[in-house]
Amino acid sequence: MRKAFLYIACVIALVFAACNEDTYEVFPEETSHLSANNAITVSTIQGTTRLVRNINDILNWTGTGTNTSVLAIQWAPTDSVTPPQEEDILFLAWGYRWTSGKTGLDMIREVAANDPRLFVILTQQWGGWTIKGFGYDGNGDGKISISNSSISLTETNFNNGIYEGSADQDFDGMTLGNPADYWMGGWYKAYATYWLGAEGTTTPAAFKYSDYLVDLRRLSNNSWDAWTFSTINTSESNIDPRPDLLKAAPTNK
Ligand SMILES: [Ca+2]
Repeated sequence: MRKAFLYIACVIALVFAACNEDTYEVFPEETSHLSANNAITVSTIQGTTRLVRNINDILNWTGTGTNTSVLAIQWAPTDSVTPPQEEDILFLAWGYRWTSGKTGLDMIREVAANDPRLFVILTQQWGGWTIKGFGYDGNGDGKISISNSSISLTETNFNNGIYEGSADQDFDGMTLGNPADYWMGGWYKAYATYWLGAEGTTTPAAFKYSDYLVDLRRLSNNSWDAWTFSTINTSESNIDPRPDLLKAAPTNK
C-alpha cells in the first residue's frame, strides 16, 4: 500500500525539515460509473469534450501566466479486484495557467473554484492537506449529493468547490444521490491516489505514483498531476491512470 510508505517517508522527512510533497469527439458520450447502490450504470455526461492527446486539446482552463499544468481526475469503480473496463472509466483533464511557486493543491483549489462542476473534499492531516475525494456534476444541473451513514453533503456545503473537513470524519463508502454524477474518495477502504506524469512534455504519459503530498508538490511547466480511485482492502493494488482515455473537461457554461 503505497499510501503507508508515503506516510512513513513524510514522517521521516518531517523530522529533518518539511515533507516534500511535493479529431474531436463530441459529447454527449456514453460513459458508465457507479450508481448510488454500487451497480454499474450507463449515463451521459452533459457537455462537449474531446480526447486529450496534447495539452492543447484541453478545453477548460483556469488562471493566467506563462506556465501550464494539467489536473486530471479518473473516476472508476473499485468494487472488483480486476482492473475497470474502459467503458467504466471517466478520466477528465483541466488546464491551469500560472506564473511561479504553485503547488498541486493550489491547482486543485483554483480549478475547483473556477469550474462549478468540480467538488473536492480536503482534510488537514500529516502536517498538511490531504485529498479525501473528488465529485463531478456529471449531468451539469449544478447539483451534487454525496453521503454515507455519518455525512451528507450537497453542493451548498462546498465553498469555491472545496469542503474542508476534519481528519476524524469518515468519508469511506459515500454514494451519490444522483447516478448521473460522479464521486470517488475515502481513506481506509478506498482512496484517491496521486500520480505524476512525465514533466515538461505536452503529452500525457508515464504516470508514476507520487512521492509527494499534494500541498508540497511544486508544479513545473507542462507538468501533469493525475488522481485515480484505488482500492485498499479488496485488491491492495492501485488502479493506474489511463491516459489513452483522457478527455477534456467541458468548458464552463
Ligand atoms: Ca448533478
